[in-house]
Amino acid sequence: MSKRASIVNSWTEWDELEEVVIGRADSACFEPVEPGNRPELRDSFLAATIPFPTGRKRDAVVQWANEELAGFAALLEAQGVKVRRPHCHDFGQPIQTPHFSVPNQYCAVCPRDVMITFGNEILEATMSRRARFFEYLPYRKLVYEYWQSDPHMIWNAAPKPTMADAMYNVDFWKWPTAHRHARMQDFEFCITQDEVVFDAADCCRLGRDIIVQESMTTNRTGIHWLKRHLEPRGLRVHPVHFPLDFFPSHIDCTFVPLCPGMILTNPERPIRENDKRLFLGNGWEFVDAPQPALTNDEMPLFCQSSKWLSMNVFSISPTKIICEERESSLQKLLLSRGFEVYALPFRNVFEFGGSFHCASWDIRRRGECVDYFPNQPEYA
Ligand code: DAV
Repeated sequence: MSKRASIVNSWTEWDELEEVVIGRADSACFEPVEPGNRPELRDSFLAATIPFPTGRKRDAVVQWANEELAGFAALLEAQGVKVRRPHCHDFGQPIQTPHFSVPNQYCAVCPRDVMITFGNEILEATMSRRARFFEYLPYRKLVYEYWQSDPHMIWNAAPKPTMADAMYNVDFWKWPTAHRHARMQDFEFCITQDEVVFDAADCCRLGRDIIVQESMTTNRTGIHWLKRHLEPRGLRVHPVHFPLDFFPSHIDCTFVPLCPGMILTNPERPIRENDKRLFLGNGWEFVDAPQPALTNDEMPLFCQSSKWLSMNVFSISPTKIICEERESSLQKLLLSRGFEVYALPFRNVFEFGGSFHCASWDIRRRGECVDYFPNQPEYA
């Protein structure tokens, strides 16, 4: 059979990259306060004194982020990677649906949160926050293009949840730390289990095995939906948990595969004992990330992610990794492990939701679906 080359094909986070979408900051807004999100200023004195801003971010701030995103894109292009960008969307518009309204939306800096490639499939996540309900729109033209030019490409969009008040457990935000600690094995966060809810960035692709973090942005029902959706195609979906992360959202600052056999792990967020078996039973190694260059208090004032954005690295191949320019301890560790490290400035992007891994969505990586975990644990 003569086979036209596929455009959409990506099974892992590390195979050699050929085509990628990199986010853009145009028209970005501050994320609104809503039942699934309580943004706060980084400075605890200011946070207690003034509310989190609303509406559009300043033009200069958008421009600084766009410059760093352009640098990320340019480095990839210099490596021979085809780089695509999302289309413009006005995030300053309010949303009104039959179930909720929000005064403005967010941005298209983090395609990782919304879109995911599973082999030849592009899947749009349900999303978990109201301001991000329509965040698939800036990617739709690209998806149509892939769908029209690649006959093997499968396109799916997960069912949209209502995001009505009943989908959220707002008491979650009021729990004192001691209560969170007592409940840390329950994995109950700010979304209930009534609807299918997941952000794409809680998934991590390791060939035939997909791990999905239960979090504030992905519930058990969402993981169940992914299981039923992906397992008939021969993939295996494993829920994973990090009990010491009391506000988990997105797996890519916690548990980051670098190449076959090696995971960059977060020393403050160890994986649950029972979830370790898949990795240890197949000879994978956990390598703890060093302390990040910034403390949580030193992160940019409007940034809602933790200092562990340091770990949000992006693989160009199993031996080449992009890392933030000031994360010298992590760079040293990666070099000592034999990686070629590319350091780029990216801190102006942090307040737009993430670092390199978040700001990208890989469309094509060389390679096929490999079984890296032949010894499957029996889950109790
Ligand atoms: O650890 O703060 C941030 C994820 C960004 N999308 C963290 C997770």
